[in-house]
Amino acid sequence: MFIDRAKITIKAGDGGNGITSFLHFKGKVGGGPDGGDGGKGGDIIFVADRHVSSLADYYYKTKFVAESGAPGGPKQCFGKAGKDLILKVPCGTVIRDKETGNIIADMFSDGQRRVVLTGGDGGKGNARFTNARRHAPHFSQTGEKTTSRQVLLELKTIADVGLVGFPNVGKSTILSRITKARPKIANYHFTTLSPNLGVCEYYDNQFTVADIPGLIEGASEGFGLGIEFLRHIERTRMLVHVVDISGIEGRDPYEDYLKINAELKKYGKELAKVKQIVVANKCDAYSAEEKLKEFKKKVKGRKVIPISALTGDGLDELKKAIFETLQTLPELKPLEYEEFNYVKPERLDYEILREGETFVVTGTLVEVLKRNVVMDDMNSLSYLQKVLKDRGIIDELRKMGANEKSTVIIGGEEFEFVD
Ligand SMILES: Nc1nc2c(ncn2[C@@H]2O[C@H](COP(=O)(O)OP(=O)(O)OP(=O)(O)O)[C@@H](O)[C@H]2O)c(=O)[nH]1
Ligand SMILES: [Mg+2]
Repeated sequence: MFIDRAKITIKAGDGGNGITSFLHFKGKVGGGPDGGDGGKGGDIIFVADRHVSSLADYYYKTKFVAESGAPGGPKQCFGKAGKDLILKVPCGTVIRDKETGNIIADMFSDGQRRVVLTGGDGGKGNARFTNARRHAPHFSQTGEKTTSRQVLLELKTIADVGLVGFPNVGKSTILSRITKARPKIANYHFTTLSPNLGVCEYYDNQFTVADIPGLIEGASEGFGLGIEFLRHIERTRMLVHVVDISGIEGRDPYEDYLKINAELKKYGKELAKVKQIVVANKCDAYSAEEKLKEFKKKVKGRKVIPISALTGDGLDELKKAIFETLQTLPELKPLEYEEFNYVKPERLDYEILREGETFVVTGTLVEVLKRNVVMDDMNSLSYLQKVLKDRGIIDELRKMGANEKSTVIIGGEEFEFVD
């Protein structure tokens, strides 16, 4: 099965906890604080890799979590950082935030790296909290917890040229003749079920060609294999529109040509406006010459190149025509988009909710306090009291009517209100 879309959950590693520890000597008590910092959590990094051809790795396994940082150790030892998690994707994978639909990255070129989530910071050990007045802090900071996110991966193949046409007209045969790709070729419809890519060498130049499944009339309404995979030629620079000139299947090549163009138009995204050259394949067939003449007369404004992918006739002309057309077209480039980044909450906000005599303080400030305050430590609690005062939370509580009888809940802990 060819997988070109996936929805996955990613999470960077949590930061390791800082620890509370005191230096111990044999025969000596009351050594100084020596608790080390926790390690940073691993990042989630996407890497474009040209050896990866589909998103199959993200079909069964859909949750990816980077390693957490290790806790700090005594003697001011840093905790080990968590390993980054590298997620390889095919070139041309577009990564979006599921919630907003914004584009995080277009993994356009081989080797491109994008850090999508950064690991949590390690917490500080108690050794870091000493100051002139506080010589023996009995508290340390917990590591930063990261948030998991859902992202959508969508492969939009990158190729210079896209082959389009009805099933069985010989698209895959052409690819196999002008590149080293070896797609499946057979005399029935829908032999090709997923895009094939090949590189065509033309003297000292190269261009990439994508062969996609055949289209039929009504594909945009879901007939045949539908038009889903047209996304794989959405960003090609030009199309090679292949028709079977032999008419061996009882269809008229010109009718086919019109039908395919109508489907491209229905797909939208300007695909119908992409530069096309038209290839009349199977010219080796009986009475092809006459049919070609008729076909050429009807196709207006586009170059028609007669070939036989079977005998190889006309393939050099085809390569030349593709190369010359590409020369006139702009280079392939990544999508233009405003890059979306996940940001960690930085603004320290709070909100107070009242329920009778109970006041609940929530917000990012509380999250930070939760990390920094150890509830059964007096030093730590007086620090909490100070922050609440400095940040105006005490005043705000008083304004809202808090008094000696009130209970204040901060980060799940209950306190009595003391002015
Ligand atoms: N006579 C003749 N037969 C050809 C020629 N090119 C391809 N064929 C045959 O046409 C049949 C279909 O070829 P494919 O290359 O699989 O066609 P396709 O357009 O990729 O078909 P789908 O993948 O089903 O869309 C095969 O039996 C080929 O051998 C040609 O130039 N002349
Ligand atoms: Mg094919």
